Parts: sequence; C-alpha cells; structure tokens
Amino acid sequence: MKPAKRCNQERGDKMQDKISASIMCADLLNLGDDIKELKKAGVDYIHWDIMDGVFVPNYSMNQDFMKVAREITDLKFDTHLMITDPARYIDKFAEAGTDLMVVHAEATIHLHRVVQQIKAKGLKVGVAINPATPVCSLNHVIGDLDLVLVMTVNPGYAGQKMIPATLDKIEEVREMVEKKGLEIDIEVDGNVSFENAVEMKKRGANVFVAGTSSIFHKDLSIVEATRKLRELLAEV
Ligand code: S6P
Ligand code: MG
Repeated sequence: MKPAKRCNQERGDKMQDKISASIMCADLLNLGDDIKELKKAGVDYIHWDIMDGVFVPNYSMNQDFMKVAREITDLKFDTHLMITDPARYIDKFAEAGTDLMVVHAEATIHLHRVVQQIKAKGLKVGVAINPATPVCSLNHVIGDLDLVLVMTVNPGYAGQKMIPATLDKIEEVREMVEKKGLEIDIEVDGNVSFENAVEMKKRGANVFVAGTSSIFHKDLSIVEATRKLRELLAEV
C-alpha cells in the first residue's frame, strides 16, 4: 500500500493531531478535578464512552454526567455511542452538550439516516467500526462524515490490548479518505499507548483516544502524560 501523506505541515487544520481524553478512565470520585486538569493539559476533546449493556457487555457514563461536566468546562465533547439503535439517544446527548457524536456502523440498519439526524442537530458526526467490520461499510456515508473511528480493540472495556490487524484498517481508511479527496479526521480508540499512538499516526490516524494506556497513567500526572503524548506524536 502506498504510504499516505501524513505530516502536519501537509494537512489542513482539521487533520492536526488531537487528543481525546477517555473520561471513564479518570478518577470517578474526583471527576471535576480531573476535568480541570485535562483543560490545563490542553487536550482537544473529552471522550465519553456510552454503553448500554447490549451492544457491548458493559455500562459506563451517561448524559447526566455529561450535563454536569458541561457546566464546568468548555472543552469539546466527543461522544462514542456504543449502544444499539443510537437514533433513540441523539436528542439526549445533543441536549447534554456534546459537540461530536459517533455511532457504530454495526449498531443500526439505517446508518445513513442516523448520520443525517445527527447533522440536522448541528453536531459533528462520526462513524465507528469494530475490529471485524470491513472498511468498505463506510463507502456510502463517508462523504457526509467529519470523522471515522477505527476501534483498535473490541469495544466495551478499557485496559485491553490493541489488535494488531486494526493498524492495516487505519491505513485503509486513510487511503479511502484521500482517494475521495476528503478532509476528515481518523480517530483510534483502544490501547492508545505512547508507543502504539506513534504507530497509529504513521498509519494515518490523527485523533487519539487517550485512556489508561497513556494520559491516565499511574506514574505521570495528566499534564505530564499529555505533554509526553503530544511530543511523541509531533516527532512522527
Ligand atoms: C472501549 C472504549 C474506549 C476506552 C479507552 C480506554 O470500549 O471505547 O474509549 O475508554 O480505550 O483506554 P485504554 O487506554 O485503557 O485502552
Ligand atoms: Mg471509546
């Protein structure tokens, strides 16, 4: 595969590296403090993992957490809906204050319609694909998207190991985007460690969901770990 053009100078603003902090990996007893730290660290988004116990075998945050967080921060919110039939919850998360809404291609039989419904709310829209979902499932909606999320683990839990075959999928999405002449973000989610983030960027990702593998690190503060991640990415 021909390597895609990826360095920051060659990219428009939309394609700059962005860090999306996975809030379910924060200190849940001190969420407000961690949100203030994330602002200080200069992350680009707070990533909200929303699970329903059906699409994925787990639960996590919900719109009530998001509403109270919205009151204390102007950071952009990136909502990752890991729920079946996501159309049912577009209004709730729009009202709670998200900026970007990402739905799974596997979670609805009317992906095109759901994408339009999110856009009609005035929100940025993304589509996520699981590790076993082919990139071609994006073919007929990609022109309407602001972002594609390539899952690098099976969704549902933090603290998993990256599935190496997903690296090729990042590259495949980047090729599709460039072939169609689009300028959209490619986000990666799952075990985005300092080391893996570098490889993911080389393959074409530019939005990095940072959780227990990087910025919520036991040996570094959020500010220190975010700086380290940015510096490593800038070297690619
Ligand atoms: C996983 C979820 C992710 C996790 C993130 C955790 O289903 O969508 O957003 O929160 O992957 O990060 P880590 O570094 O523990 O894998
Ligand atoms: Mg996520």
